[in-house]
Amino acid sequence: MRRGEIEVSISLSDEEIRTQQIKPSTIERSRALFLEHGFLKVENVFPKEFIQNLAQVYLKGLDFTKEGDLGVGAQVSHMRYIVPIELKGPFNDPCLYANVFLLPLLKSFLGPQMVLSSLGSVTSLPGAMDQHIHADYLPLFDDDVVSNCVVPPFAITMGVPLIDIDVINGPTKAWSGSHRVYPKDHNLGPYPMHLISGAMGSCYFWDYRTLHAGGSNHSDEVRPLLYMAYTRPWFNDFLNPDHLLISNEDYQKIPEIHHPLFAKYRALQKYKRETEES
Ligand SMILES: O=C(O)CCC(=O)C(=O)O
Repeated sequence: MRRGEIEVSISLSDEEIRTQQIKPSTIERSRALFLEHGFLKVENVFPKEFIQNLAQVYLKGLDFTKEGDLGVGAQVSHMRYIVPIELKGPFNDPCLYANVFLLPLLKSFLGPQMVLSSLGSVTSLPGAMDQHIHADYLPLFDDDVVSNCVVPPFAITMGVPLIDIDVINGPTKAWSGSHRVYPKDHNLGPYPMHLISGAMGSCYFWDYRTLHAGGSNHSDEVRPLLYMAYTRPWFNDFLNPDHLLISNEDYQKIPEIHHPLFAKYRALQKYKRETEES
């Protein structure tokens, strides 16, 4: 961390981990940081073995040296690919998609009807260069919302490092405060840049409006950052089409209490089936 730079992260206490419950004071502190900066890192959300298992399963299925494998993902910048991941096997686990610590926090931003809209990985290959600076969506309004009112978050991207991510193998750059003004001219002068990275077990998430960019990968290894997008139920993401792949068999394994997270996905599936049939 550079001198004077604020650490935009929180750690769960031993008591929170033991009781599997996030304290209201932690939610409050996290909210304040996220709303101010537009991103937040949580140091110790997942057990390391859980992430190691996800990483092993994900990486085993990939061969970026074969043309065919690149076909499963979309290239988003130099040597950086978004690869959809099916919600099955170790990925079909509430510890991941409905994490006891993260869910209350995310719902405090996106409301109780929040839905999960994507699961995948942004994987950069060794030698990948800095990504272009972008927000995950366009401004919802043309009006000058900045000086007139404050628009709350409508969608959040959650990144979960599948390896220990550091400044060498590919942090994510984020411009603090840029979500509040959402500058169309990308004049980043007033918004300090942070390099967000984290060990396996951590996660970091940003507001869809926060300007950010995947950092270059100077290592010899691929850098997989698992991601999940959570949105308000009315939000339709035309820029990053929803990527949820769940078989019926796997849907049955999702505890009923978490079905609301998939309500939109199910409704869209039903609509697709019905329009195909007619
Ligand atoms: O690779 C990263 O760290 C972030 C990638 C990203 O923001 C994107 O592909 O939209």
